[in-house]
Amino acid sequence: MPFPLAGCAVLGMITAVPGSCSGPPTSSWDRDHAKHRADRRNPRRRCGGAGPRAAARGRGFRAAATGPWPAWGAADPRQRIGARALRDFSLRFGPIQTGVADRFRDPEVPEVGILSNIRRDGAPIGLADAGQDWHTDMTYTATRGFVNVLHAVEVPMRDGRPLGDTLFANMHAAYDDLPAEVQQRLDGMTATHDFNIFWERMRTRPGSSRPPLTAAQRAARPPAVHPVFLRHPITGRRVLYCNPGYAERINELDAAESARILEFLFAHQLQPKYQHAHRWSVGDVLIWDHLGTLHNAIPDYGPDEHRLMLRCQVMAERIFDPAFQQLWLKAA
Ligand SMILES: O=C(O)CCC(=O)C(=O)O
Ligand SMILES: [Fe+2]
Repeated sequence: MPFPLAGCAVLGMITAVPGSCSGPPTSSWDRDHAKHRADRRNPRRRCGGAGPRAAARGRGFRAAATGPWPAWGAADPRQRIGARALRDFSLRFGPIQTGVADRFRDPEVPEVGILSNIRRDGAPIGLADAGQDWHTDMTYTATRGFVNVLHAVEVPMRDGRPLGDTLFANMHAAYDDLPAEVQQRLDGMTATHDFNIFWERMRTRPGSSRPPLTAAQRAARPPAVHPVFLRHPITGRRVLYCNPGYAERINELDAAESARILEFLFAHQLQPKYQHAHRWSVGDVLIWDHLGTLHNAIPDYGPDEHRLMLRCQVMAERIFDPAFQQLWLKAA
């Protein structure tokens, strides 16, 4: 049973994940972090009615049915989601990508990545600089990314305000606003996307601990080609599917013209009017649609202000299957 994206959400947030409310830690990563969470646990808490059946019906899930951005729901700050539950929930959307260069995964549930600036015994427990510039996940693979499912375990706070927002940019709106001549000219053109572009951008920042990708890692992630404009499989609308994190070249243009057009598209798509900031609370589970958005994780917190996220990156393998789309549209 697919999890409905109430009317083709650009983004959505759920208040609870099935299986998140009870049971012992399910992996060694969970056990390590049980102490963290114990402080926040409330023995009288309830699951808010979002057990597996409720989740399958879409209860506890709030998403945008209309307009560029969703109506946001408050997450349950007490919910406790283990790596296994997050993986099992995420698999409802499609298969999960496991990285070629990602050292930080739950040791027992490798589909779950760990994003964090926390260090234990001098060693990082997670990828500290994930996504800290504008990009769309998995445009660098032949199978595109569909959704990310990100769960906030620790959110840095300063003066009572959460830090480490994630910004999103709406590529349905960006496409709609492109001049008609640009829409027509680029129609049918393709762009090459390369994982190494964003990796190098992060790696060459001061303080980065990323090593260069090895030849084997680069071979495992060869560049991928995608249309510059996609028809979104759920909304049926066109989106601008190009991002400064990974897009390298518009293949049908000469190098200079490709660079000029990419620069124009990147400036256009990142205008503030298309942006939304998600301010995190502990317990949030945020699901966002990669096919219609870009995102950017803001590193406005220090090394002692801890942030910890669990992540599943779901591939768009099933959502381009018409039978799967029908199920979603029916459920929405
Ligand atoms: O940590 C975040 O806010 C987002 C990181 C990111 O780029 C991702 O999960 O794909
Ligand atoms: Fe990302």
